[in-house]
Amino acid sequence: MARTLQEIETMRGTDREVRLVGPVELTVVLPTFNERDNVEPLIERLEEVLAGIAWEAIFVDDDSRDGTAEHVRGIGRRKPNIRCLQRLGRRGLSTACIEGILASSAPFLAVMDADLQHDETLLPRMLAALKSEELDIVIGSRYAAGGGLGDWDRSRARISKFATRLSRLVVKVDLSDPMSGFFVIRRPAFEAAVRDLSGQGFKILIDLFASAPRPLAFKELPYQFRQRQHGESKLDTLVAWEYLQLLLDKLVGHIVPVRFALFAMIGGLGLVVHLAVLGLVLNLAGVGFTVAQSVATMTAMTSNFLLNNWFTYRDRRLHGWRLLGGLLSFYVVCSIGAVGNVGIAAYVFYADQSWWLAGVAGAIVGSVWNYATSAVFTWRAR
Ligand SMILES: Nc1nc2c(ncn2[C@@H]2O[C@H](COP(=O)(O)OP(=O)(O)OP(=O)(O)O)[C@@H](O)[C@H]2O)c(=O)[nH]1
Ligand SMILES: [Mg+2]
Repeated sequence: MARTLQEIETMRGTDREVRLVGPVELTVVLPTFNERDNVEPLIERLEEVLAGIAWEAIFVDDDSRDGTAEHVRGIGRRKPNIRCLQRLGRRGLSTACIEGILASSAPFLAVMDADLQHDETLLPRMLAALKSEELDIVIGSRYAAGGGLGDWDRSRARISKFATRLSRLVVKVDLSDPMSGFFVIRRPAFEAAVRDLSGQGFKILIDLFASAPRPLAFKELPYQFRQRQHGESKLDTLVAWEYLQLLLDKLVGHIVPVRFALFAMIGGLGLVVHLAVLGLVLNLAGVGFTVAQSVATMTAMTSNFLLNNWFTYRDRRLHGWRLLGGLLSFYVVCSIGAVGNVGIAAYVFYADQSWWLAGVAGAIVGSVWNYATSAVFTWRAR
């Protein structure tokens, strides 16, 4: 393969210094969260398989506690084609991939896990296919003939199959492995979709297919998913939750923002909590109504805050002292919301005499206020 990149190599002490001159053809975007021990072996493997290609790696690190970002920067000081994009106060695999791609100028963009589970030897073939055929994207597939899940247990394989089937709700083409996080895409195809991406959760490939303005021309190449060698999996039950949010966003997000729908659902649940606590305290504690109502209100506000912090704002989840500060600001926001709710309801009631219309109007104004102001004051994006 023709060498499109000139490498200027000098020996400095025992360190081989490589300086790259010329345009980068392929950027490999590698999202990381606590993957320090995988970084070096991964770079070595990429250097081996991508020899002769003008490539760079962008590690997008969400402020890992194990020093992944600093480690990558240390390597980057010797190897300028290794870069780190460190994000503070945020988590999210899809947004990490999106921002990594946006930080690159290359015409071909690979997305790959940084834990050595994806087979990097596929990369040159993926790139070659994109360059020689009329394709937008080439995907590494565990389900195409010749691919495999490695040593996954049966229940994980079954969940993955089920999630794959669910993806048909939003991805209309016949992908064998829409849950794959391993692909190479052409820049124009990415740019055409980028403003409509949901960025929700782990499944960037589904997001891309569901957001592309025209069907993407794709090809799948099989590979065997490897076992993780170092570090821990970041998969938890909330990944499934985020996946549902992504599907919901793609299905109804143009009508109502998914975050607001979740916020409102949790608000509805808060009403149930409120009534349950009110009933319990009134009947069991033998206190007056005002005290019981106050306890119920505080409990419902606190549980709403915690549920929103856990589910609605998982990507901006507050911890430690910030959790406490967030809770206090949420109390203030909701108290003002309650005043607005009662004011609007009273206004509608005296104008219209319809108690349920007044109640609904008050509840809508209150919840929109709570949602909008808590987004700014409680869970503001940093
Ligand atoms: N930047 C960033 N990277 C993440 C985040 N969550 C996971 N990653 C990275 O994304 C890649 C895939 O995550 P994994 O936890 O390995 O998920 P998986 O491969 O589906 O699951 P396992 O098979 O259990 O490893 C890894 O390189 C992680 O370090 C995140 O919130 N932010
Ligand atoms: Mg993994």
